[in-house]
Amino acid sequence: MKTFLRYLLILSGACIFFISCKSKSKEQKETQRPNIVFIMSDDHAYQAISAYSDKLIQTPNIDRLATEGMLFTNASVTNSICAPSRAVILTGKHSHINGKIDNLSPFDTTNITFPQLLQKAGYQTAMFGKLHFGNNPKGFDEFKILPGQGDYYNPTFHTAQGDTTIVGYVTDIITDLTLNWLEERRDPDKPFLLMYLHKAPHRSWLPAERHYREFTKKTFPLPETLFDTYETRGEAARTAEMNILDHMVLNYDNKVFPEVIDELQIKDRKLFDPLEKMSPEQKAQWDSVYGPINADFRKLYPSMNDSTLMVWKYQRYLQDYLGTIAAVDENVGRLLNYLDQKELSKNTLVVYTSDQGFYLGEHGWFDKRFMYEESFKTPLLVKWPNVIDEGITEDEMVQNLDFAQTFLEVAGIIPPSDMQGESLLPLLKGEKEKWEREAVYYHYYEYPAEHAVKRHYGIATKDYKLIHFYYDVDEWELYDCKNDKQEMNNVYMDPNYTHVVQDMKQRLTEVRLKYKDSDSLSNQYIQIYKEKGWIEE
Ligand code: SGN
Ligand code: CA
Repeated sequence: MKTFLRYLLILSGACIFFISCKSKSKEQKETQRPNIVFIMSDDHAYQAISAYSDKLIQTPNIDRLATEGMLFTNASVTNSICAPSRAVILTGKHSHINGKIDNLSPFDTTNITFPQLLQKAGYQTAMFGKLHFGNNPKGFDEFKILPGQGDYYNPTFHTAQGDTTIVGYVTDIITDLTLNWLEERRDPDKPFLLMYLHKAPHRSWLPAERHYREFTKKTFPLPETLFDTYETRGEAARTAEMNILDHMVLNYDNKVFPEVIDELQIKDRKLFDPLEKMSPEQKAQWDSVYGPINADFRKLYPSMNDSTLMVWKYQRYLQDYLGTIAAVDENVGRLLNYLDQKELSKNTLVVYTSDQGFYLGEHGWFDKRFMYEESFKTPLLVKWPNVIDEGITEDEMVQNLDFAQTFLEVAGIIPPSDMQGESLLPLLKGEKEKWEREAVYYHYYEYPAEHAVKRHYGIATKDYKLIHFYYDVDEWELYDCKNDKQEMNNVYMDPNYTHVVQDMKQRLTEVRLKYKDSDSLSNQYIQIYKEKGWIEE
């Protein structure tokens, strides 16, 4: 009996030891899996981040990601428009595969997204800010998202429990919601995925009071190509409707008061009032600053010519656009400081990016959509102290297509085999030799639509860019990116580039095959517009 008891004691001791080891190793594993903080703004041009260029604005908080981590100088999107970009990020698949080709069609929620996979693998998941899908995101324990584009002042949010309207300024509020979740609802026993998604600096560019007071006093350098006439490019550039002089709307974009528009007999106006969500107090503050600007404009307008009006609109545009970015930068600082204070930074991968790039007067434009440089490229800064060395600049060609596989690999999850990106982990670890990509693919669909940018697809290498505008026209363009950084000259027909055209066309065929895109798929997507009556048969 004694011996039996002794055995029992040893056995139970071993069991306790075994169980405690097991739970310890689970605990260890949990603390080791990194947190992921994905920060994305809407329409944030890399030209407006001082880590890329300090000509326009200082963004010390966003820049911290570069000084403490990695700055990607060759990050691009696969389709330069909001909701499609977000669908590519979440699914790791090109638009023609995930089906979200434009801002208009709903996102197909049968797609598997990386947050769903992280959630299933034990990550706590939350999303705050702008999604723009027309339906709620799957795979999130909690979300508070802006309906559609959302409002800058006193915004409403969709939540799983219904709608809620919060008084204040959108960028501050999205951050409050995010910090509140981290403080109150984060489960310390789980790693987390946090998607912190700003509405700013999207049109119609309404800064917070503290920033419009500052930014309306500033003047900005003119881009060299502000007065571009598009003669050395094709029809698509000439017919696009995103020129600051011709298509930026004085009352809506430049904040000229309706009574001034009437008095000056300006015909082109938007009926929608961008300030309509402001409270009387907020509106009074606004008027106290924009009133004198309007008085000035009323005096100047009768003597303005095209060129002085262009410059006036450009300055007004940048004052407001950059003013909204000042709030984004401040708030990114709040979040980074919180992670530091709670000692979460070391084991947290923090990404800062935008859903696409944006024109800040280059080629006379605002908006995006084209595969040309400013809208094709997007900012990308990544910090992860446990893995990434400080102050690294990375010039490999990466895309928003790569995020899903990156985050899955970081979390130790094998990505589904039909995802189309590449994990960025080797680059983050400094193992450049493992990165083999030489070209990236692009396809834009939303036409006919606002800004009138024609459908096109193309391929970019570090040296050249080949674009095919295939609907409405049948035009090819080739740019020599090294020698023509501003993409002013289409050299497709230049005999000196015959061999380059041949080589790029060959690569384009290969890449379309690899990603399973084709003319017949493009035609199917045109057919959808026909069925909706957006394109006449
Ligand atoms: C709105 C804007 C456009 C912008 C699209 C898409 N017009 O329609 O200028 O291109 O959003 O932007 S506005 O008059 O409503 O401001 S996206 O970032 O959501 O794709
Ligand atoms: Ca956008």
